[in-house]
Amino acid sequence: MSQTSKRLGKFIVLEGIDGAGKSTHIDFIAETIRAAHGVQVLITREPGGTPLAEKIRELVLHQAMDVQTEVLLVAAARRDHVRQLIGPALERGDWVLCDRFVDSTRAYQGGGGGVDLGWIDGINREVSGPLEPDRVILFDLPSQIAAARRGGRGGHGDRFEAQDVAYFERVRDVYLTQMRPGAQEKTSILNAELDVSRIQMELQKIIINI
Ligand code: T5A
Repeated sequence: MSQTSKRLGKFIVLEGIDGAGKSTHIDFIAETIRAAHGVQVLITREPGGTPLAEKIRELVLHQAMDVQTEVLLVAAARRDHVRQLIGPALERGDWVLCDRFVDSTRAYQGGGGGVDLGWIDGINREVSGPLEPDRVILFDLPSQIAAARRGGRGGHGDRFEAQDVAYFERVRDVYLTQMRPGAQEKTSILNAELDVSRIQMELQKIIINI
C-alpha cells in the first residue's frame, strides 16, 4: 500500500500459538463479519497469500535456517502479500481476514527465537508501511494444551510445530506482555481453552463491535 492510498475496508488479524484454534474458527469469523457488516471478506494467511509468498512459506516452514533469516524471509513474503493482495482488497472496500501478521514475527522470531523486537519492528514498518490491523483477535492458550491439541490432530510436521513447550511459552509471553506500541487497545484476547461454541459466542461480540 502506498502512503497516499485510500483504505476503505478493514483489516482483521488472527494470532496465537500453533494449535490455539485459528483455523477451526476462521470460516465462522468470515461468515459473522459478512452477516454483521454486509461486506465481502477475503481470507488469507501469512507467510503466504500470493504465489511468491507461498513459495517463501514452504522454505520458512521446512528449510533449516537461522532465526534472522526467518525474519527477513517472512518480511519479503509480507511485502509481496501487502502490495499484491491485502492493499488492493482494502482499497476496493473488502475486509481482509488474515491468519497471522506482524505480531507473529515478534512472537515467534522475537519471543521464541530471541531476535531483538526493535529490529523486527523496524523491518515490519519498512515492509507494511502505514498498514495496521484494525483488530487483532489473539487466541490465547497454555502451551501444554496447544501441544496436546496438535498431537490429537496428528500435526503438520513443520519446523515450528517441532519446537518444545518452552519455545511456545516464550512466544505466548510476547503476545501477552510485550505488544507492539499502540496494539493493546486494538487487540481482543480470547480464552481459547473454552469449548468451540463458547468461543463462537465471544467472537460474535468482538466482531459486532468492530
Ligand atoms: N510464523 C508465521 C512465524 O514464525 N513468523 C511469522 O512472521 C509468521 C507470519 C505457520 C507457522 O509460521 C510461523 C508460525 C506458525 O508456526 P501454520 O501451519 O499456518 O504455520 O500454523 P498455525 O497458524 O499455528 O496453524 P495450526 O493449524 O497449527 O493452529 P491453529 O489454526 O491455531 O489451530 P487449529 O484450529 O488447527 O486447532 C488445533 C486442534 O485443536 C482442536 C482442533 O480441532 C484441532 O484438532 N481445537 C479444539 N479442541 C478443543 N476445544 C477447542 N476450543 C478447540 N479449538 C480447536
